[in-house]
Amino acid sequence: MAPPGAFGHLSLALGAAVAALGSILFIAWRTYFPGGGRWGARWEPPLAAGQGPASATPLLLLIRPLLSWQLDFSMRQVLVLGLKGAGKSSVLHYISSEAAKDRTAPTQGFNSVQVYADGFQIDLLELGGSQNLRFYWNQYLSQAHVLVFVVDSADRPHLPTARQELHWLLAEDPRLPLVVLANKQDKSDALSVAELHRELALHTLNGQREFFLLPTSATHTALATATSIRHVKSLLVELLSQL
Ligand SMILES: Nc1nc2c(ncn2[C@@H]2O[C@H](COP(=O)(O)OP(=O)(O)O)[C@@H](O)[C@H]2O)c(=O)[nH]1
Ligand SMILES: [Mg+2]
Repeated sequence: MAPPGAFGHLSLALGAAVAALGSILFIAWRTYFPGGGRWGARWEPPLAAGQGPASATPLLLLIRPLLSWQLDFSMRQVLVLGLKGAGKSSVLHYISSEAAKDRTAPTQGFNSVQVYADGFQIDLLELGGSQNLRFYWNQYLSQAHVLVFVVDSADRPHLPTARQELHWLLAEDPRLPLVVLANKQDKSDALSVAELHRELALHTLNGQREFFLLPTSATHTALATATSIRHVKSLLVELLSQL
């Protein structure tokens, strides 16, 4: 008969093995059956322009489930979409930094910034707005906690396209909270929020989702005004902290 000390060690080792196996099974379940609400969303590397899904190395395949399991608890993802030139990168710039910026380079593929608030990390992911990239937009909806749709309020010729793209996205997910930014309000020919509400047919939205329409100016001089990007950041923190 083995001494009691040996039993103690054996039961400890067995307990550790069961806990480890349980963790592995849980991670595998969360990874391959992510249907348990938005918190089950997996993070995938975004597509670069004109590419299919990024090929995963064996090492990445091995660690990705662990990474996504870790990130799920503290990360909220905000998907930032809108036509090319609407001001998405500028909005991201002023959300993450208040430093002046004269101009932004056009986004090739995607652009991502992280900000920290109230104990969680907000990952803002901008996907390029050119026609070839818009094709991929809907693939990122299931991972998002909030959709921010940026519109150039002075670009009247492209408003019908913006409306069409927005409603196409909304049809894919009837519950995803939506924040529409009526951007470039500093321009003299910018449409008002009320006019954009009509032009973008926002009255047709169903009551299932939280919806906000904010006038913004993604410029350094506007940071202290009523159209400041600071209001967008506060709204996002409020929305995301409710999750
Ligand atoms: N006047 C004005 N220009 C802006 C505003 N937001 C962005 N821009 C300018 O619009 C152009 C396109 O902006 P960008 O952020 O790259 O647009 P994106 O393609 O949607 O990412 C750049 O020259 C920006 O400086 C704004 O609120 N007001
Ligand atoms: Mg951009």
